[in-house]
Amino acid sequence: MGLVLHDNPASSNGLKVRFCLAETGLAHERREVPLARPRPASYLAVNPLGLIPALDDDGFVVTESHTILRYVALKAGRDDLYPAAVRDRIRVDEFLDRYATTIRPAFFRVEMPALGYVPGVGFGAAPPDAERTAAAIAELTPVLELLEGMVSDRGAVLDRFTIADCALAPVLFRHGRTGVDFSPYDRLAALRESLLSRPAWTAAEPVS
Ligand SMILES: N[C@@H](CCC(=O)N[C@@H](CS)C(=O)NCC(=O)O)C(=O)O
Repeated sequence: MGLVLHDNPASSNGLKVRFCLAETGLAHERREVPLARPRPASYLAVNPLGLIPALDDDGFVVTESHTILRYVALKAGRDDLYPAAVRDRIRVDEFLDRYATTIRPAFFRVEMPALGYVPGVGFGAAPPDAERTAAAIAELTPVLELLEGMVSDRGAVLDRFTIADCALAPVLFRHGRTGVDFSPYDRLAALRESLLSRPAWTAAEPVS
């Protein structure tokens, strides 16, 4: 069976993993899971939480997108993507945790009104709400400042491309159409351009 990625073309968490898989060149099959709830019983058998994505490696199932990124990099033997040296690895993990707990939720608060997200249905299920979007973008400012201070000036989150970049790229991409302006943030603007110009990013088939 080999590697099977269960995802949805519109899933930002799925896109992180597709980006990483494309960077490694690991052969895999993609299986589409519908975004709408309830998720099919066949998918709940793979991931009881029903969340997208999940990676099945010959019956060894890995869920949680950041764990999947680590697994893919380790399986591919890519120390550059997920460093073996303890302090370098911890910096990657630190970013992934900060991203999941603080940064991603703030961006999602913009996506909901800007892209008409309805829980259990998906994006585009409601009309965009310009007033709520503007308020959420204003609240995002301190998070953008924080993120600007966290990333390097080398076109990568850390001093070179790692799975931390795979995690962040989908949000930098998606917010090209929500009204978030990255241009006042030199490092973020350069990082966005650098990540989205990688061949593996295009190969990951980002859906806007
Ligand atoms: N912590 C999970 C979150 C996964 C997640 O929220 N996936 C989204 C798609 S990008 C999803 O399944 N949302 C729909 C839902 O919860 O019903 C991860 O990082 O994999």
